[in-house]
Amino acid sequence: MTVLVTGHARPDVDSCISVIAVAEFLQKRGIEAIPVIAGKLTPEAAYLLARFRLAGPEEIASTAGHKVVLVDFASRVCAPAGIEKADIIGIIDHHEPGDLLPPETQKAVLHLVRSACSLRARWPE
Ligand SMILES: [Mn+2]
Repeated sequence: MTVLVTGHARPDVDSCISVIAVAEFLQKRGIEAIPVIAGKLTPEAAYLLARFRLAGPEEIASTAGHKVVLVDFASRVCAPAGIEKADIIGIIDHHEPGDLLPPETQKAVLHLVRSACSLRARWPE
Protein backbone atom coordinates (compact mmCIF):
# COMPACT_ATOMS: atom_id res chain seq x y z
CA MET A 1 0.00 0.00 0.00
CA THR A 2 1.24 3.45 -0.87
CA VAL A 3 2.41 5.55 2.06
CA LEU A 4 1.45 9.20 2.17
CA VAL A 5 4.23 11.36 3.59
CA THR A 6 2.27 14.28 4.93
CA GLY A 7 3.07 17.63 6.43
CA HIS A 8 0.85 19.55 8.80
CA ALA A 9 -2.28 21.52 8.02
CA ARG A 10 -1.60 25.03 6.69
CA PRO A 11 1.86 23.90 5.50
CA ASP A 12 4.86 26.21 5.73
CA VAL A 13 8.04 25.95 3.65
CA ASP A 14 9.61 23.34 5.93
CA SER A 15 6.51 21.17 5.75
CA CYS A 16 6.18 21.49 1.95
CA ILE A 17 9.83 20.68 1.23
CA SER A 18 10.59 18.11 3.94
CA VAL A 19 7.77 15.79 2.78
CA ILE A 20 9.51 15.60 -0.60
CA ALA A 21 12.87 14.83 1.02
CA VAL A 22 11.43 12.16 3.33
CA ALA A 23 9.37 10.54 0.55
CA GLU A 24 12.50 10.34 -1.61
CA PHE A 25 14.40 8.75 1.28
CA LEU A 26 11.70 6.08 1.63
CA GLN A 27 11.45 5.53 -2.14
CA LYS A 28 15.20 4.84 -2.29
CA ARG A 29 14.56 2.07 0.23
CA GLY A 30 11.85 0.43 -1.87
CA ILE A 31 8.85 1.96 -0.12
CA GLU A 32 6.13 3.37 -2.34
CA ALA A 33 5.85 6.82 -0.79
CA ILE A 34 4.14 9.96 -2.09
CA PRO A 35 4.75 13.45 -0.65
CA VAL A 36 1.51 15.29 0.11
CA ILE A 37 0.41 18.48 1.82
CA ALA A 38 -2.85 19.45 3.44
CA GLY A 39 -3.21 22.93 2.05
CA LYS A 40 -1.81 25.22 -0.60
CA LEU A 41 1.88 25.68 -1.35
CA THR A 42 3.26 28.88 0.08
CA PRO A 43 4.79 31.30 -2.46
CA GLU A 44 8.18 30.64 -0.86
CA ALA A 45 7.82 26.87 -1.29
CA ALA A 46 6.62 27.32 -4.88
CA TYR A 47 9.71 29.44 -5.58
CA LEU A 48 12.07 26.79 -4.15
CA LEU A 49 10.39 24.01 -6.13
CA ALA A 50 10.72 26.00 -9.36
CA ARG A 51 14.30 27.05 -8.54
CA PHE A 52 15.44 23.46 -7.99
CA ARG A 53 13.11 21.98 -10.64
CA LEU A 54 11.31 19.72 -8.19
CA ALA A 55 7.79 18.39 -8.53
CA GLY A 56 5.60 19.73 -5.74
CA PRO A 57 3.79 17.59 -3.21
CA GLU A 58 0.26 16.59 -4.08
CA GLU A 59 -2.48 18.46 -2.21
CA ILE A 60 -4.83 16.16 -0.30
CA ALA A 61 -8.14 16.77 1.42
CA SER A 62 -7.94 13.88 3.90
CA THR A 63 -5.56 11.22 5.22
CA ALA A 64 -8.39 8.89 6.28
CA GLY A 65 -7.84 5.29 5.24
CA HIS A 66 -4.18 5.76 4.31
CA LYS A 67 -0.87 4.65 5.79
CA VAL A 68 0.89 7.88 6.68
CA VAL A 69 4.26 9.18 7.81
CA LEU A 70 3.89 12.49 9.62
CA VAL A 71 6.59 15.04 8.91
CA ASP A 72 7.13 18.32 10.75
CA PHE A 73 4.36 17.74 13.31
CA ALA A 74 3.21 15.23 15.91
CA SER A 75 0.18 16.97 17.39
CA ARG A 76 -3.48 16.40 16.63
CA VAL A 77 -4.11 20.15 16.49
CA CYS A 78 -1.71 20.44 13.51
CA ALA A 79 -2.90 17.31 11.72
CA PRO A 80 -4.54 17.17 8.31
CA ALA A 81 -8.18 16.09 8.16
CA GLY A 82 -8.88 12.41 8.69
CA ILE A 83 -5.84 11.67 10.87
CA GLU A 84 -8.04 9.76 13.36
CA LYS A 85 -8.82 7.26 10.58
CA ALA A 86 -5.26 7.05 9.22
CA ASP A 87 -2.64 4.40 10.07
CA ILE A 88 0.35 6.39 11.39
CA ILE A 89 3.44 4.29 10.65
CA GLY A 90 6.08 6.91 11.35
CA ILE A 91 6.65 10.41 12.68
CA ILE A 92 9.59 12.63 11.78
CA ASP A 93 9.45 15.86 13.69
CA HIS A 94 11.68 18.47 15.25
CA HIS A 95 9.27 19.97 17.79
CA GLU A 96 8.42 19.00 21.36
CA PRO A 97 6.68 15.58 21.56
CA GLY A 98 3.07 15.83 20.40
CA ASP A 99 -0.06 13.89 21.34
CA LEU A 100 0.07 11.74 18.18
CA LEU A 101 3.20 9.97 19.44
CA PRO A 102 2.09 6.51 20.60
CA PRO A 103 2.73 5.65 24.28
CA GLU A 104 5.25 2.95 23.33
CA THR A 105 7.45 5.65 21.81
CA GLN A 106 9.12 6.31 25.16
CA LYS A 107 12.47 5.41 23.61
CA ALA A 108 12.05 7.85 20.78
CA VAL A 109 15.06 9.96 19.97
CA LEU A 110 13.98 13.54 19.57
CA HIS A 111 16.08 16.11 17.79
CA LEU A 112 14.93 19.60 18.56
CA VAL A 113 16.56 21.27 15.58
CA ARG A 114 15.48 24.18 13.42
CA SER A 115 13.60 22.28 10.69
CA ALA A 116 12.37 18.89 9.53
CA CYS A 117 14.50 19.38 6.41
CA SER A 118 17.62 19.55 8.57
CA LEU A 119 16.71 16.18 10.13
CA ARG A 120 16.59 14.59 6.67
CA ALA A 121 19.90 16.20 5.74
CA ARG A 122 21.56 14.26 8.60
CA TRP A 123 20.49 10.85 7.23
CA PRO A 124 22.55 8.76 4.84
CA GLU A 125 21.72 8.69 1.12
MN1 LIG B 1 9.23 22.69 10.74
